Amino acid sequence: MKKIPGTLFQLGITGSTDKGYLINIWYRDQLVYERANVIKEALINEIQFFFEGKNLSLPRNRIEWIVREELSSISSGDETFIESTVSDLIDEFEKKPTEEMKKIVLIGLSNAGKTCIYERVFEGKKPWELLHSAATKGIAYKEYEVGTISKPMIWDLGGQQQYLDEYHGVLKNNIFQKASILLYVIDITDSSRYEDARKELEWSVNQMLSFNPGALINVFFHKIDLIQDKDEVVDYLKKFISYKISHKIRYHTTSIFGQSLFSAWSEIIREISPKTTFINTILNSMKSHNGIKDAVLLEKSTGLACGSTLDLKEEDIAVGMLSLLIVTIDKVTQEMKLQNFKEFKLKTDSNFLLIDNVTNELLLIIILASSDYNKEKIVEIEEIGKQVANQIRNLWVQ
Ligand SMILES: Nc1nc2c(ncn2[C@@H]2O[C@H](COP(=O)(O)OP(=O)(O)OP(=O)(O)O)[C@@H](O)[C@H]2O)c(=O)[nH]1
Ligand SMILES: [Mg+2]
Repeated sequence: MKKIPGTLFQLGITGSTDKGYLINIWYRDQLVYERANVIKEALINEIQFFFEGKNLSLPRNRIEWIVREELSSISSGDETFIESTVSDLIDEFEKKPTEEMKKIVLIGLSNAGKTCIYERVFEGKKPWELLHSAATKGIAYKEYEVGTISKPMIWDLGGQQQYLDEYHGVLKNNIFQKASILLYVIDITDSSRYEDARKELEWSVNQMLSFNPGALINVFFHKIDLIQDKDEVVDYLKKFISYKISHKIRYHTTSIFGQSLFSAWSEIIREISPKTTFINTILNSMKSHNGIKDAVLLEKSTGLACGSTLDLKEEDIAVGMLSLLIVTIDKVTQEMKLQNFKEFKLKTDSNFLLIDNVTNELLLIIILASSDYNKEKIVEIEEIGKQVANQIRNLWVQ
């Protein structure tokens, strides 16, 4: 029995191909529909008729998907890992409000680069527009909606000493209460203040965890573009700042130049969005299909990856390149008046990408395992891409 996403109905299918199937539909745990001896091919239509009779138009692909889920749990006896994860996730997802607001606290010493980080990613400013950034006075509070994926609420805390003193006093509660993520920014070029940065980090982590035990702690080693021996400096600094902290810290080396900030943010945004967990499961099950190497769901406006099957090391480079590619395509297509393209194919000697327009905000990029597939194979993968794009789109149909 499966809950039908976006409704209060549940669907159950039992039986087998030779004896016919039994469809049951419940509304809030009450059986409202029962039909026996249905052949496999008629299952989807029967269910669709039922909903149409109730004046409820449920997208057909959503029904197809649920039926497939139900059938796979009958035929295999045991649900496979991926199937059970998907259905667990649907339940989990249904319980949570979709646009859950998450509070992110962006903190660190003065001049670390916090405001630039924010403006680079979420306001789309170019590096050269950020070079004369002014010190933040107190707390700047901003909300941002990531392609309707999630709604982070970002608190950018001015890092000058007078403000830090206030945070340590009465403002503490306001700042850390109900926060989900701590982003601590360290100017990696400012070694004379490593010790101060360490103390402030320890304090912030303690506060964050005492208010929110499940919070995620992220440290940005920022302005990495100015550092020569990156690995050595980063290794040293990791040990130096964290020796008194037992909680897990995620480290990111970032700069307003290049793509590192985008992949760091992608990772963070994904962790806070219930939809992304779901998207990643869909993308991963798509990856298990023969011929597909990887898949990425990219937000057009920011170039952030809202979901991805790439491992993090590859992702840094791939997402950067893909964003660049998308910007270029967007520019070209606008000139060609083709803004509303549905899909795109891109072939080079070593790569083959299929790009699907999922929504106005989101692109699905499929990286094929080989650039030498024949036409039928491409058509087959395109078809999977369309189904997956539909599944993702349906996450927004409530
Ligand atoms: N080279 C380099 N400079 C950066 C980078 N990010 C920020 N900066 C510079 O660092 C300075 C401070 O940046 P801000 O973002 O204002 O710093 P902040 O942490 O918000 O400072 P407060 O608001 O005072 O706490 C600015 O002059 C930026 O141009 C980076 O990635 N590389
Ligand atoms: Mg600032």
